[in-house]
Amino acid sequence: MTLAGRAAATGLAAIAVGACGGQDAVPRADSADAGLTISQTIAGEPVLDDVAALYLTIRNGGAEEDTLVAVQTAIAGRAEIHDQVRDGEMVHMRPREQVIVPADDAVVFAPGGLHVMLMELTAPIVAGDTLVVDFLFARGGSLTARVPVVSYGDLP
Ligand SMILES: [Cu+2]
Repeated sequence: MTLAGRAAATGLAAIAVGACGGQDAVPRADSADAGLTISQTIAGEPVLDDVAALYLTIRNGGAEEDTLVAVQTAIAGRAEIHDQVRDGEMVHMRPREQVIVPADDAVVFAPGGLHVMLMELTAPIVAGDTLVVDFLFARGGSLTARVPVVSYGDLP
């Protein structure tokens, strides 16, 4: 079977996961003016549960702050913004409704802190995949990022 045939046979989720390319975001026309860029994208292959954590850097080169209000991807039924808070020996994850990206500044999502939690996965996520993920901003519209998946131990 050809590659195209296989993609068609396995459905949309496989296309979203299997697409290969650079890991930097490709801004859409409607967001170019806002000066938002997404870089340093990476996701960890799920270890135990049916969830995956995703990390990135959002840079706002514009003169006004913007706000990340939602994350969407075909690979997950839900994508939530989480923060990780240490309380003595315990580590808690706390959902965040939104994340402000100040003007001429950047917000880093990294292990131990902010992350995007992909839940209700629609297909398995394995190291080597590239996820296609949309980030919605209050002012800047949406940015689509390609997110490479690495094994959990290879996360920074
Ligand atoms: Cu989380």
